[in-house]
Amino acid sequence: HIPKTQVAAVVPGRNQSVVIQHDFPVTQPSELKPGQCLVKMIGTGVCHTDLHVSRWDWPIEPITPLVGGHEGVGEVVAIAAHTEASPVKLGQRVGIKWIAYSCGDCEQCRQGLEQNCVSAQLSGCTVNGTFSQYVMSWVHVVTPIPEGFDSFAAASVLCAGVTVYRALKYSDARIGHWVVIPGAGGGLGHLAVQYAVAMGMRVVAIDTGAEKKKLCLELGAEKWVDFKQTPNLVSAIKEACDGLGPHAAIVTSPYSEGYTQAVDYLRPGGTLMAVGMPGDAKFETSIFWTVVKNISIKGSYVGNRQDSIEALEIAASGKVKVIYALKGLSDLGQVYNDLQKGNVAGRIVLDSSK
Ligand code: 8ID
Ligand code: ZN
Repeated sequence: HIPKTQVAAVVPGRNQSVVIQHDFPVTQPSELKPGQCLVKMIGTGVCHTDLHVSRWDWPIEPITPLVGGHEGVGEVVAIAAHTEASPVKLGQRVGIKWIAYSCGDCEQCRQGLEQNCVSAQLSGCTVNGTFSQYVMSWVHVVTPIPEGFDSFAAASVLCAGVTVYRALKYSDARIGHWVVIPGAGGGLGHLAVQYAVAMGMRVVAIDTGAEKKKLCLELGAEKWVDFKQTPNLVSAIKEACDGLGPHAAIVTSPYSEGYTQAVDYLRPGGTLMAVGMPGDAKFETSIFWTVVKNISIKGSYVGNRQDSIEALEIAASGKVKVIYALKGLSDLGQVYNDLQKGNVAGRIVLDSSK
């Protein structure tokens, strides 16, 4: 039985805060188009991206009213009529990602860059996201969740996990290399620490406060640098990495401050992976030293379907643990305040039934 209405956390419009709506319409099975499905949500993580979108921080115009959320796990409860060869079945647990839809047929998709699909739809931005109890999605794009893997943990792998996993893959860092992670105590960062360790890299965590320090060191970071308490960050980071600096920086800070010194502390030949997405900030860095140090600067945007499956399998195997506090869907407003203040170590995951 599919209800007509549901609870959803909604941002009604620009400059407005989240309201909990109890009569938000549910897409009915008869309304689904071929290839679409309806997912009954179990849980959803809250990503700093949701906060950026809800504040209109970015040059992408979100839909209004806005139902955010893009790392959710639920169960398939309906599949559209005339959907040929669905890879997922009714009752199966699946994940919804930031890339809600990619066609699979354009040049970008064929090259594995589905994130840049010409017809891409973005969960919780251009289509309704996971901060509701039922979500319309696409059978070829949802990600099957490995059997036995905790739904709430799996949720945060679908954005935070896959994003940092892909960034590490494309960073050219290898076993034994030093990787520095600004934002290491946050949602993306705490998973980056663990994927890096699982790949055999040595991690320097950069973030602030005792709680994040403890978390990062417990998760396998060898060194910790508090960005608020370290007067000379560049020399501290170089010193932490054999005096030469790290081979790669995976920058997950949501503000430009996490970026500015990376070219200065990177080892010659090193790679800066841009992951954190401050709205209109620009890179301020020395062109001279970027050239002379042979620095690579690469953007890395979530991951494709295959990256998502790989990131989930690694986490389900126990090599990466999502450290989350569980709250209810109705707590979203408070969670946004905490994220804004930098008070969240690891991730907050919302139980969709509460
Ligand atoms: O596809 C992508 N590239 C992608 C995917 C998902 C998220 C990008 N993101 C972006 C988000 O939009 C956001 O801008 O990554 C950024 C981080 O998302 P998050 O991990 O969900 O945010 P968080 O949990 O708030 O963690 C951020 C951490 O950064 C620290 C904070 O203390 C927090 O722990 N931090 C800050 I604020 N300034 C810092 C600095 N100068 C810093 N850490 C180091 N240096
Ligand atoms: Zn995200």
